[in-house]
Amino acid sequence: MARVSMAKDGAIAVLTLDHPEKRNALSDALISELLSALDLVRTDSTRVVVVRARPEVTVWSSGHDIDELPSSRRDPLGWSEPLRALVQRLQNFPAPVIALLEGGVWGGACEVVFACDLIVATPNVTFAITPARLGVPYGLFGLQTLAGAMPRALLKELIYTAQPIPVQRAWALGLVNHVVPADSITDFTLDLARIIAANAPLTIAATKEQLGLLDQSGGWASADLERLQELRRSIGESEDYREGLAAFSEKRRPIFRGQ
Ligand code: LCV
Repeated sequence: MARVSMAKDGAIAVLTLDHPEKRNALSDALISELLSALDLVRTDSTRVVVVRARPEVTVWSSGHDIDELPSSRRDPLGWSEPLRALVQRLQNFPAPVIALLEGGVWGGACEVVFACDLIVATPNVTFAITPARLGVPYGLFGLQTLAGAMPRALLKELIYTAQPIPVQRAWALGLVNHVVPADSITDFTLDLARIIAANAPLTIAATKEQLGLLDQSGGWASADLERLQELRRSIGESEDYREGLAAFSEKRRPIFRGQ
């Protein structure tokens, strides 16, 4: 079953997340289709990509497919997991990618959205970053994407509380480019894409690549990286991690003991 659909409107490619039954959870299958679609539209004729969900959904994406998280004994959000590839593919895509958002954006889906170049959202959009609700050890690469997109105080609040914030707050802080009513968001976003598509693509591609480099210009000691990797592995093996997954599947609140 197709979980992503694709349409081309001149120089604009529109990729639609299309698995509402599971609230567009970022399963391996959905990510793999999204990666293939990005590869297919990566041609000289594509000047802008729009990534959206079906119109008028209440959840844009529910984040990682929790059913696919490993039950224990390894880093669940390790370097090799598919979301890492998706975020990199969006960041390295040579043309701008616009996230057209409706509804809730949860967990790993926030990384996908903030890896995009521009964000246009309806007033009902919310963002929640949830590893502390599931007991998941979040990775440095994911944090880097999020930290590049928002003020540190907001990022800490989002992760520590795991509560959704309304798009209006994100817009006021400059995380979101435009908030547009649902009945006009498609036309608005396509108009924005056409303006970009009419401009010089080489200038835009070089600007995107250079801004990406500036975002990565932190110098980290490898010892610190290794220590953090070890710390995350130990969280992946903790009782709290197992409790977070069990609570989700049993539809109850988790009880975390810090072990
Ligand atoms: C698998 C799902 C999911 C789902 N996975 O509909 O960033 S981290 O570290 O947190 C990372 C590990 C991560 O991204 O984790 C995922 C974070 N996401 C969440 O915590 C959101 C989990 N989902 C929800 O709270 C609700 O589903 C929302 C509020 C998004 C939507 O609620 P709604 O009432 O509209 P249901 O809960 O009834 O969901 C419909 C079906 O989709 C499954 C869910 O289990 C249900 O399946 P069944 O119909 O078989 O019961 N589903 C939803 N999200 N992330 N499965």
